[in-house]
Amino acid sequence: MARKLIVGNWKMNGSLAVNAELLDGIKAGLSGVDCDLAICVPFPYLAQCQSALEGTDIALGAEDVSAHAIGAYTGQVSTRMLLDFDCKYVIVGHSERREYCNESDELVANKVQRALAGGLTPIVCVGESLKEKENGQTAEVVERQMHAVLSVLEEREVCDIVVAYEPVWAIGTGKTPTPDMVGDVHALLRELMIRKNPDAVECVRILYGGSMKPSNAEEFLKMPDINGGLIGGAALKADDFLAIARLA
Ligand code: 3PY
Repeated sequence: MARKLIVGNWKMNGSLAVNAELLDGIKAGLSGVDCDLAICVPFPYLAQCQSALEGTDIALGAEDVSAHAIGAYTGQVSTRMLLDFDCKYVIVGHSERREYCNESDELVANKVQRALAGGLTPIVCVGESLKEKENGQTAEVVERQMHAVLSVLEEREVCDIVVAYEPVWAIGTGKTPTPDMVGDVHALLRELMIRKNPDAVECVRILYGGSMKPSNAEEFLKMPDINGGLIGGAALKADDFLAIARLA
C-alpha cells in the first residue's frame, strides 16, 4: 500500500489573509510528517495556494469539478482550468454537494470520469445519512454510491481514484463512528473495487472523513484498511492538521 494520504478540505472557509497564515503555519511545521499531504481549497484561492505550495511536497486540489469539458456552463469549473493551477486532486461527491446541490450518483460518476479523463485524481466521497444508518442501510447506500462510480470506470482506472468514506452524520457534528465500524465499511468498499480490478487490494487509498481531529485520528489511522483521512474543520488550523498528519 502507498503511503497514507491526509487531505484537508477547506470547504467554504478562508480569506486571502487567513489562508496566508494557515499556509505559512503548515509549511513551517512539516518536520516529522511522513505521509502524503494535500489541501483542497475553494476555487478563488487556487492561485494563492499554488504559489504558496510551490517547492513543497504538498499537493493542491479543488473541492468540485464540472462533468463537462468546456462550454456554456455558467459558474462551472473544468478540469483544464484546475490543471492551470497545478491541481492534482479534486473532491467529487462530497455529501454537502450531494445534499445542497442535489448531486445524484450518476452526476458524481460523470464527474469522476471527467476528472480522470482530464488527468486529475478524484477523491470520491461516499457515506450514509443518520436516517440510513439507523435503518441499517449503511452497506446498501455505500454499495449503491460506489457501484455508480465503478460502472463507468475501465478496470485499469480503478487504481486511479481515491475513495473517502464519510458518514454524513459524522460530518461537522463531532460524532464519530468507532474505528471498527469504519474498518467494516472500508473492507466492503475495497471488496467492491477488487471485484472490478484485483489490484485494488493494494492500489486504492480509502480515506476516512468525518470529524477527524488530533484526539481521535490515531485510532482510525492505525486500522489496516484506513489509508488516510479527509479532514474538515481540523484542516483549518495548521497545528491540528499537522498533528493528524504526524499520526498517519
Ligand atoms: C468533515 O470532516 O467535516 C468533512 O466533511 C471532511 O470532508
